[in-house]
Amino acid sequence: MRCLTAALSMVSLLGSLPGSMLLAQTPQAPMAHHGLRLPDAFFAGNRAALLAKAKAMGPGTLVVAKSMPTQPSSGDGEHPYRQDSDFYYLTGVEEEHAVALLDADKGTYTLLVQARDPRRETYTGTRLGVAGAKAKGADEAVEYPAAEKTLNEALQRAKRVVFINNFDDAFRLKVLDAVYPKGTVGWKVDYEKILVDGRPIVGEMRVIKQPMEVQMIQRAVDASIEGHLAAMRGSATFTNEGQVAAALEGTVRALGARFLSYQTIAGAGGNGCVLHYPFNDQPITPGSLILMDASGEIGFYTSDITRTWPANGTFTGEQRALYDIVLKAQEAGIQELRPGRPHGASMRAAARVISDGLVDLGLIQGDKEEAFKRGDWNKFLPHGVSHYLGLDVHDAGSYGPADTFHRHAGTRALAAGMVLTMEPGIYIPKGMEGVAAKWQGIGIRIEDVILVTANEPCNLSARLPRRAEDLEALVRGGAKRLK
Ligand SMILES: [Mn+2]
Repeated sequence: MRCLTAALSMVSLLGSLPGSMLLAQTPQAPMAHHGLRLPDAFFAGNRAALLAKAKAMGPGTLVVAKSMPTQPSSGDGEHPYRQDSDFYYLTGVEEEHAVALLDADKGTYTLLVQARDPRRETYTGTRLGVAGAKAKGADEAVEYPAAEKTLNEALQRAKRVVFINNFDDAFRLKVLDAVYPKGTVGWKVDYEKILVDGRPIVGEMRVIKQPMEVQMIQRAVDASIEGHLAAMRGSATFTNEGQVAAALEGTVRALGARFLSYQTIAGAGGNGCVLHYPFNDQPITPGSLILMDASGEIGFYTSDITRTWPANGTFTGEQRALYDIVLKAQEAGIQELRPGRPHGASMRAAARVISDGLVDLGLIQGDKEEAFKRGDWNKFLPHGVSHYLGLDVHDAGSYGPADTFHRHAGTRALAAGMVLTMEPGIYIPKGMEGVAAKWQGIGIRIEDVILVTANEPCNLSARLPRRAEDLEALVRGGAKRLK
């Protein structure tokens, strides 16, 4: 039994999803999840939890949440529209130009939506409108332009506005101006009116994943695993990074991912040392490693997986020596993802293994204890190794004040229900000073998605091989099949 099934088996919520939506996927028959979404009850529950917090702040509290603004791409084109994660968590609404109002006194949910427009809907499909908004759980719904008045009146009435808006600057100014009008001085200021940034409140709600959310993350992870397998199996015949990226992206799309979790990173050789390498269009030179950090998104839930493998199916001695250090570091880090452990403990554990390993290989000089304290390893591992994952790939929520050890090592104690990545790496770009040429141009990262449970850490992406021999076998097996 996979550890997720074990971790969730006692949770009754599991039963609230239709049977076909449960974890029925097997490695032999990956399940597609086109259009899959969490049920409306999930979003209603999140609104109720936020309303309770808003009510506790005192009478006259209004929550205002704003959807993601649209982004032009070129000409009259727009970037694919992906809803803001906070807004989605509270509403389940995927449409643009939407505003949610939660009145804590009355306990009501009003949704402001763009007007139905037959001509526009000919191009982009049906809009929610008033009926659609109510079907999604709104007590009241108002279309623009009438919605402007509803918003202004609600803002005027409120004593306290809890504002949840991550990206819409124009809307931010509008709300600021309604709460604290421009040019108000002295007797004109309503000193009773309070504006509260609601994002940390929702962020905190999102830290502990509900069982249904963990299941969605598992689906995103499962689809992404298939994407990685496709890229590995094809890589012996690929001549360009673009083919590696395409293998993953085509696979996750076919399994139901409308969006990628983030822009695919598929770097060969030295490009693997560029942490967020965005180009994925260079030739794969013989004998190089491929580092792919890529995942799809299922029902707005992300995955974040990295594998590094030899393009031709055989690690060189240097590649293998470094690879095994990173793998050992990752395992050490995963073991720290337990309730009560501070967030930064995994960073410390992984960095220690990497530092010691690099001393063994002569890439870092001196005594192991001293070398670790000096922090020479930072040159080879210039990033943090563990972040929350959920609706956002770098998910919302605090890690606590940073440990003095590292700026990406938080002091917050982990808890069951958190989902975090574990992603150590070693990067030796071409031309790195003080390093022999044979090590240069090697970039390695291994990343998995881990659920913190009351028991053992649960690696949701464990099905995707990580051991060097298994990766070699996968690449070679793929090449053989294609012959
Ligand atoms: Mn990551």
